[in-house]
Amino acid sequence: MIVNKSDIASDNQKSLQDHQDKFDFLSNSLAKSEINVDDLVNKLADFQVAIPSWALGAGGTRFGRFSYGGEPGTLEQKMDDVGVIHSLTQTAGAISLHIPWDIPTDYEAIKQKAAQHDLNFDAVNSNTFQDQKDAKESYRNGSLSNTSDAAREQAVQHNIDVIEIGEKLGSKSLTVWLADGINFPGQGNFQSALQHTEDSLKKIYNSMPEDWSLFIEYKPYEPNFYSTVIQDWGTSFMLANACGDRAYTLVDLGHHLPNTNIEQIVATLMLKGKLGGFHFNDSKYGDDDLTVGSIKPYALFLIFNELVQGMQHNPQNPYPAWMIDASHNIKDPLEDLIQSLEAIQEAYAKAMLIDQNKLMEAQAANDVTLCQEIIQSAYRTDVRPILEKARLERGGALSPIKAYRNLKVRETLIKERGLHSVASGL
Ligand code: PSV
Ligand code: MN
Ligand code: MN
Repeated sequence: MIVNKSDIASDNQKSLQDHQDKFDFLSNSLAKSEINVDDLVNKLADFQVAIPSWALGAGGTRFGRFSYGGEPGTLEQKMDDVGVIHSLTQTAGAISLHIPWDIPTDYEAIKQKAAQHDLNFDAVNSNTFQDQKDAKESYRNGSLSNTSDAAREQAVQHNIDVIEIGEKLGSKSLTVWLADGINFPGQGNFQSALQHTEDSLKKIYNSMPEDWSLFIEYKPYEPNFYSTVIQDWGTSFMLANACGDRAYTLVDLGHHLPNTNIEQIVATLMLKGKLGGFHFNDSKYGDDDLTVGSIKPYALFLIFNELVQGMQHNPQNPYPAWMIDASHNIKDPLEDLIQSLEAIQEAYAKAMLIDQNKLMEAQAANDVTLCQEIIQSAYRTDVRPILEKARLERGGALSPIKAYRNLKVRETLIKERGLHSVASGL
């Protein structure tokens, strides 16, 4: 299914005046604080977040999965779904593929699809947390950290294969997330697991083309519950440094123990020029993969404050690769992703409202109350009319969720693909 610009435009008509009134009111009041609203709108419109190919069908838990009608059964259909989201939001201009779940069969056709929907290929993701069909070695006891030379070699080779696939599509980065770890004390040797991981990552890093980057993702636990080899940002940072200049840490919001100060991790990594990628989601307890901004929107805003500062003041840090890494168990996956994109844009816009000069003065004067006032007055501003404007200018929907429903996207997908289609790769 394709959502036409003309259909979006006619749906926008209903709320155009309302939008204009709200936008005028907000931009007048922001102008009094010397905020350049046009600049905000442009920055929002430029901010593009990749959609992972594995998030387009219903997710699930180990207790079950309830499939959602009209799920994409092929990579082409997944790209069509990202195309729908991008048409409505103008914010999802990239797709991130997971190999082997999404190995293209016809590269030219896939590239054409990407061009048709105006999508780039973001980082490619390897998978050494599942045994692959007909594979000689098992990852039951780890992949890049495995005590077996043969298993490690197979895992390294898989990553090299993924890089080759990514090259054919025009990706420029590889994300490695490892499930490697142990379930019980004494089950493995911490030092040799870490050393094997470092050696394997170096081999992968050295196989990348020169214009590629390696993103190393960390996670404290799950599927292993006693220890994970790359458990935290420090371990990832250390491994990235060991690999070289084009290896970076990837922060996934759900991969922290409760109450971790993620914004401080972001600031530290950007200062050191090592924040390469970012996975958005939200959580209450663990790696819950909930809709971005649904549980802790204020924390997301504080994280964006550091990202905004880092993008402005840390030229040593590359522009991070943004991706949503969420799972949709109950909601329509496309609606869930649209809500996540809205929450990301909202946090980004609010963070850009913080008067950084005033904040620095207040910090220098140790005026704690004023520091909080400055931060919170940005957070309390309703920035949604600016988001609407950014979408409108690019031909997107004033309200992507409303347009999605008015245009009967899910109904059409069910008609096209059936009620019982199951997303490929799951
Ligand atoms: C597993 O926790 C995970 O969600 C990681 O966040 C990866 O990014 C993703 O799976 C895909 O491998
Ligand atoms: Mn992730
Ligand atoms: Mn995760």
